[in-house]
Amino acid sequence: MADLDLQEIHDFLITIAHKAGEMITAAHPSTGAAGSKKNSADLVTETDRAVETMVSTSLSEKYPNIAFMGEETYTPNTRLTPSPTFIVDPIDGTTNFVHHHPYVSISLGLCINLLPTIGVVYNPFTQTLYTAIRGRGAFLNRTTPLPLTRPAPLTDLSKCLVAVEWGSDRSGPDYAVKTRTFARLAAAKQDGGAMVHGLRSWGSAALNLCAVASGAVDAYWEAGCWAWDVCAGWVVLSEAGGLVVDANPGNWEPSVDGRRYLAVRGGEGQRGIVEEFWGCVEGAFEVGRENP
Ligand code: LIP
Repeated sequence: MADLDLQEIHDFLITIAHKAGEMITAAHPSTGAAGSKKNSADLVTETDRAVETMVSTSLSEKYPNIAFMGEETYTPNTRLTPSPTFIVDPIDGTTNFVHHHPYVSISLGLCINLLPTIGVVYNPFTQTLYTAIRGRGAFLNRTTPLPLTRPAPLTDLSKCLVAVEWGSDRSGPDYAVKTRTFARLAAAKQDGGAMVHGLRSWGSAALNLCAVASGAVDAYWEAGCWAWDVCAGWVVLSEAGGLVVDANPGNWEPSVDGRRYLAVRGGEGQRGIVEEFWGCVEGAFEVGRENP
């Protein structure tokens, strides 16, 4: 396995991403036809399943010795191992997909020794492709290096644009941590808030990470999403100078399948923004405690 040709795998993943993109844009999804998984806000469509089948079949034919973890075929409680593993979300942003909102992507990642190593994130509606190989830089549409502009220093949260996600769990202690933290991030300084420039909730973790990588948002915070939502975007972000830490305060080295993430773009003052952000987190998430 030591001799995996990362460039060849990267190029193959891009070919698959385009093939998946054709399936996604040719589909006619509807809210009525979407099925739900754990609750009515956790959606899945026939296209999610068909794309994952196409991806897993193509990958296992070409790379039979690389393991596969995909959103639609995941067996609960399976942990990522150090063996090379493709980590795939056939449609990240399924809710957007069924509502014909074009913030949708296919997310194709490869982890080796638990480290996100190759990332390909493709939005077929806007034909936007984000790619990266660990140690070799991150790119938009294969040729434009990320971030898109020289990153300004990160001085404090009040100057940041922040992406967050509501996710599909809408009750319980973790939902309270989220909603109270959202309010604290938005609130005026005199009321104890960080008064960020704005909060954005676009509905695709993979594209959110790429937005942080490109510099379109300064930070992204979410708990509850999965390895397939973040693996590919994580490589793109790291290669663009960004950092991923735990959504709960204190842990600078979260695991890919740890289910809690805070991503901060590159730039002077990055670690200070992490500390300030952690100071705004109202409590601690329980999700991911089983995946330390
Ligand atoms: C979704 C994410 C979204 C997150 C949801 C969910 P899906 O992925 O990308 O940002 O908030 O919890 O995981 O279900 O569309 O693949």
